[in-house]
Amino acid sequence: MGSLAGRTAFVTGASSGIGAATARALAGAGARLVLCARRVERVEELARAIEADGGGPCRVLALDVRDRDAVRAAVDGLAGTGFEAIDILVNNAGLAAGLDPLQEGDFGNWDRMLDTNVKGLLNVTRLVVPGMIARGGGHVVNIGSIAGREVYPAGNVYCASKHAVRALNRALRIDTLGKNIRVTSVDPGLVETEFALVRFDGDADRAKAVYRGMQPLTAADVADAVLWAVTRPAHVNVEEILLMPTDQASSVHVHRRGGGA
Ligand code: NDP
Ligand code: 8X3
Repeated sequence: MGSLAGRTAFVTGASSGIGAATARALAGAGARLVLCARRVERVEELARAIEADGGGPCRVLALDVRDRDAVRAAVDGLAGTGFEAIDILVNNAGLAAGLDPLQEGDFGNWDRMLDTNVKGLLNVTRLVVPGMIARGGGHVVNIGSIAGREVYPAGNVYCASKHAVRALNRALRIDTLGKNIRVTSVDPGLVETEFALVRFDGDADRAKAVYRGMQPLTAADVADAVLWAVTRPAHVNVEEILLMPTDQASSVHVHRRGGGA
């Protein structure tokens, strides 16, 4: 794997799961890091651990990607800190909320998913990419999902949000063509993180059942794919990585030991 020495990476949703693992992986390759999430104390703990391991340096931001003014202030606030020249943006912050048939869906859950997964990603991208262009290039990595390629029962709005991310990957590639911007989508299947716990509003039994009898991906597996994509030579754009557990063949085809669908 190549080196990211002297490069600056901005990772959203670094307080947990894939974002935290990605921060560790990029730090391991020598990147300087801007790490953000709402639960800033967790991000601070991660930053301390990375720096103690000889990685970083890290700059930690308390940030809700849905808050456009806050995103603007956070990006502007990097000026003069040594972290302003963002080379790599990892749009990872996201969530599923609920798993209900569309006709019974919760409006609040829909807003949270669309505001975070789509508009939050847009907010950060819109405010970071112009600086990349002005500096001569950059790399945007969006964490999509198998849910951006398939629709599964009761996945409706979450799937729609990840389908939107898939459209935006293409849109950004087209709109920045000629400006040395690489756009990569890393689309995982089932990854055991806090994702299911969040989806089921803290119901640990229901969350655990998602991974029952099968071996899911780990956050580190996904981080490894991100790291691989961002360490290819500058003229190589890895457009998409679809990363599935060996035990999963589609959103609804999951091999579970001990039976069950
Ligand atoms: P986690 O719940 O473990 O992590 C989600 C991260 O997103 C947290 O750091 C959370 O931080 C952050 N986040 C959520 N809302 C916001 C917000 N409004 N502003 C800033 N940060 C926010 O789940 P994962 O690591 O699994 O999820 C990461 C991404 O991977 C998501 O986009 C998800 O859709 C995607 N994904 C996950 C899969 C899975 O099976 N786990 C499979 C495919 C894709 P905080 O709450 O502190 O703000
Ligand atoms: C998360 C994976 O299958 O729960 O994006 O939608 S899934």
